[in-house]
Amino acid sequence: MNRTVILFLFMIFIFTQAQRVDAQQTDVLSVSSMGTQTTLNEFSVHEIDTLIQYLINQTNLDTLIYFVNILTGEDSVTINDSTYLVLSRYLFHPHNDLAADFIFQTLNRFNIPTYNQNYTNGRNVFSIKTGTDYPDQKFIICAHYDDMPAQPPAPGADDNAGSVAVVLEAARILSQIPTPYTIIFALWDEEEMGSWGSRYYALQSYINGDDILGVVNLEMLGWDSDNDGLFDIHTRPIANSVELANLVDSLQNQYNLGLTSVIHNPGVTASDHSSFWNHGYSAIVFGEAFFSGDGNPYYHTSNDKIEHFNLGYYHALSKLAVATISHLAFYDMTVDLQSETNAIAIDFVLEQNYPNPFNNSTVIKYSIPQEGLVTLKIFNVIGEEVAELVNETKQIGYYEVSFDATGLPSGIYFYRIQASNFVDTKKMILLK
Ligand SMILES: [Ca+2]
Ligand SMILES: [Ca+2]
Ligand SMILES: [Zn+2]
Repeated sequence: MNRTVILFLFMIFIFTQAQRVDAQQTDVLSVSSMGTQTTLNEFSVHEIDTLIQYLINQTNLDTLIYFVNILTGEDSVTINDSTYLVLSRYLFHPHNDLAADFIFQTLNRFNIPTYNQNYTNGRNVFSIKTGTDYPDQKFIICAHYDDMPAQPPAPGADDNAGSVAVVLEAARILSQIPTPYTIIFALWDEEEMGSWGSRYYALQSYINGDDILGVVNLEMLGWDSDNDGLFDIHTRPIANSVELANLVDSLQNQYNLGLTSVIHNPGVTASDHSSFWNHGYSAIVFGEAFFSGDGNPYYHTSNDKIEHFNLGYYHALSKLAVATISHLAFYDMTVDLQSETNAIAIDFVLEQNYPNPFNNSTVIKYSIPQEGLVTLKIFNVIGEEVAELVNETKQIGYYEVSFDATGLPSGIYFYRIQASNFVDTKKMILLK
């Protein structure tokens, strides 16, 4: 399915949803209607940015608070016809599993296939929303649901119920529209004991050869004592982790979220993103300015409650999380944000393929500022043509083509574009 089709389906969704919601105003989990009327022909140059802005606007503070209140025992939850207060999510407390049940039940309600992943003594819960164009290329948005201290009560509102709520909210919002790339909404167990849940998941992914293009881990989104909007992003030079951190920084600017980021490189390893770094995957974590002088003093105490949240700040970071996973699921992360927002900036560009090195398939993006014949061919290291990916007249625009190297041996290959008088060649590596 191409993006035009996706956007068309999305508009149909908006119009049907707007009617449906009128009858369901009281349901906190329903999707609200779009604030302003938008017509199909407004989706031209800025179509996906408009879509992402729409998704940001859907990020609902009431829904987030509803989730946090249940996860922290402020409000009761009904599971299998019994009603409970979650008093603790500490791994050895029986309510740890209750929280996992609530997460499962919530994700399941959004009609995305939802799974329990049991390992040793723990249990991860995740949903997989399969991409329409690149089902095997996955982005993960995640947070841990276990908490501290060991003695109940352990509300763990900031660490890390607030982030769990954002993952659930992102699932609620994004379950409504098709995306080119696959998104996994994951909640990990036993982070506080050394990221056991995510370690298990990342190892399984690595063994299976999963093509995880980026992991967005959320940690502690609620504390901003001086209301300065400062937050931390942690990255390391592993795969495209630095690019991913830069993307988050760009998005908070582009969508005017009133935040200021501090990028830590090399960033901390003490959370679930590092489980993915351990296997060479791109990953970051972002959250309150814990490492920039404004960390929550109630962290890991029985007083880590939602009443200490700076709700405006929490809402802004939640929007940033939704913007990030949405951008990734539509664009991957190689699109230059400036050229997206300014159609005049379009130029002849042949981008580096992604992923690279690759096995067995990779994506090549290019842009064309004038209509004309475009050829894109693959050559091996001795200059023999091994594939022709494009040979046709193309309109002005951004394009991407996927190259499947099944049947070709490992090694260095070149891809060469010719469009009008523009010629460019780039190198890529096939590693089997
Ligand atoms: Ca558990
Ligand atoms: Ca602050
Ligand atoms: Zn945490």
